[in-house]
Amino acid sequence: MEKAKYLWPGDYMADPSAHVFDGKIYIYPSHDRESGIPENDNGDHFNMRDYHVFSMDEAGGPVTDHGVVLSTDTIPWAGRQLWDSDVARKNGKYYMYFSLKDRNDVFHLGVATADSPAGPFTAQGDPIRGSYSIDPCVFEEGGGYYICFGGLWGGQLQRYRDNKALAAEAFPADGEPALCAKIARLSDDMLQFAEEPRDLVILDEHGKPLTAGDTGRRFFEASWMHKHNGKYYFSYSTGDTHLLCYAMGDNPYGPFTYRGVILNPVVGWTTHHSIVEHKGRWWLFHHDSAPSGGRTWLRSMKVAELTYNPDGTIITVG
Ligand code: FUB
Repeated sequence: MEKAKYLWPGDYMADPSAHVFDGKIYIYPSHDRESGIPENDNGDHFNMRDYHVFSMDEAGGPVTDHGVVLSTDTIPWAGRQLWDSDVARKNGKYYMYFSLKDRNDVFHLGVATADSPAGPFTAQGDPIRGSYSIDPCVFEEGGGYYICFGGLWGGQLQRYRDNKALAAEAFPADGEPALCAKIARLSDDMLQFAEEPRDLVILDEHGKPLTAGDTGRRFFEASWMHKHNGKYYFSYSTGDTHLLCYAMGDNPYGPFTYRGVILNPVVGWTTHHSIVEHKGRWWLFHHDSAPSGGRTWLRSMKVAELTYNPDGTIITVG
């Protein structure tokens, strides 16, 4: 495939998390909708209520919509805003991790389970204990499962330090280390954190943590982790500078060293992605707002091929 391709022209879907289960690619996106809520820095215009699952035999081939697999109507603790999700498989069971606000307008991470990658998913009664913020992604390594998460501004990460809620939100000064995405091992039953979430530190070329003022490189939201040729890649969005970037490391906990841009800014405020290998080729799933005429809360998912240089660095897509 030479050009990035839209996957589902029939509806607005964003934040695509892709995985290969039994040879097929499954995509778990957010389901954007027009709710009439005005756009603001808090992200109130992203007012989603359910998830669909999509699958395909080949990247860029025909796509199947498996319909609604989870909705706020059946999540016992639901307030509003069903944002980014991800799915992992363990022992033949599927676990969906999702971002959702409770009835006090505080984001947590929830878990829902299914017997098939195409759902339907049944939510647990409560969020993951001690969870906060948004954008979970799950990475499996030798039978251990790690969850990464976090997002600034509307994603509420600035309301926490050391996994505890602050009395009021606080951003580091420009010269101080940036707020980090978090990572924790999941419990054996996949339903809770098995440990206190740790900082996923991203270092610059001098071995110093990226600073909060380094907005073209520091973490904002949209975590993804993958492994390629023995190296671990942590990729993410820089939010207000609209880049998808990546950092490389030697183990899932990091530290990671910033290595570059995966995708330049797209149409729309947000950028978000996942990276997956299928049949020996690597694919970047992402979104933009071009089909909706630039309405940033109505996004469309896309796929493009991802290529690596011999030294493991990623060639910026298009
Ligand atoms: O889809 C809502 C939010 O927008 C996601 O959680 C962020 O990553 C951004 O894509």
